[in-house]
Amino acid sequence: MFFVAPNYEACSVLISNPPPAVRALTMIGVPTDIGAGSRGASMGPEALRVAGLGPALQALGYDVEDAGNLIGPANPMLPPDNGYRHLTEVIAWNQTLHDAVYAELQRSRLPITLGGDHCLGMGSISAVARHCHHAGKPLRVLWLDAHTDFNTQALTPSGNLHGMPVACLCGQGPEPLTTLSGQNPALHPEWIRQIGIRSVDEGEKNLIADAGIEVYDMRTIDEIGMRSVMEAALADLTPHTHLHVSFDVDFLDPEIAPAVATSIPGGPTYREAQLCMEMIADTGCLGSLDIVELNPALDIRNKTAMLATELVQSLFGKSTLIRRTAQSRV
Ligand SMILES: [Mn+2]
Repeated sequence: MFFVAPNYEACSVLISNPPPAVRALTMIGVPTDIGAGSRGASMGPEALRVAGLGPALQALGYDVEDAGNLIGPANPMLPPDNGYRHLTEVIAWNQTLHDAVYAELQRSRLPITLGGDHCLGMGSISAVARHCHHAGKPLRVLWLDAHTDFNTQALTPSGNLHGMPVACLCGQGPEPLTTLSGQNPALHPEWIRQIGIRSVDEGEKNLIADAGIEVYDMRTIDEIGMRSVMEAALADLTPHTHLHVSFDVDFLDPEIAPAVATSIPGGPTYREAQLCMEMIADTGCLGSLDIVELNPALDIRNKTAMLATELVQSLFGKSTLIRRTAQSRV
């Protein structure tokens, strides 16, 4: 048995970590837990600010604007009505978020949605889809999550709309939510890559398979590793592709990120999550970001918010070294 050293001779010397096209970022706070089953994600935006997200991104050389918090209906904590909880309120929050995200994209700024629960993906990604449609840009959505979030009115055990954003974005759901982008569906399933998945409801499995969404579940990450998963998820991007990252904090292993209401064991480790973020940064295609489901009521000394901040820094190009291009690694 012998060790074969990597063939550095074959490496083409290119600068990696290319600067993202957009250097101006706007943080949009969306303090609501209207789509969740329990309260607390409404405190997410402030916890991220307290963890220093804005200054951390400024330190990387970005122009960072904090637009403050959007305003919307309170959480009445009602039971589901006809398969949906708080549908009217969820529509209101997402319409407001859609408009705010779209306005930032129009200003050529990169919107960072500070959630809030994951129902907010409907508003923010609808705005991104509208923007890409008008700009003629290809769109890819990376859905980092423990869950596929492809529930529907007929299947949902809870009626919580934070379990339905992917279905709604793919055209399955209440009409005011499926049409937010001006196109129905807002997303074609082939634009979506789901990573870190480890909890899918029975009926949801069929819907995901029927829709043809590419899912890299934890078993795939175990079998081929995060590097190969990210290479596959990021394959075939063009220099014009708009990359949207929907970062549900429950993507991470609960050992390192306890502050989520729907924690599922067996998620990516600290190192796997860092690699995931760094490989996204290497593409230079990041165009928008959502950070959702952070529930400070369940945190320990804000450590999950601080971890999210650290990972988002990597997503925006923070790296240990000036690296040679990712393509040169054999
Ligand atoms: Mn989610």
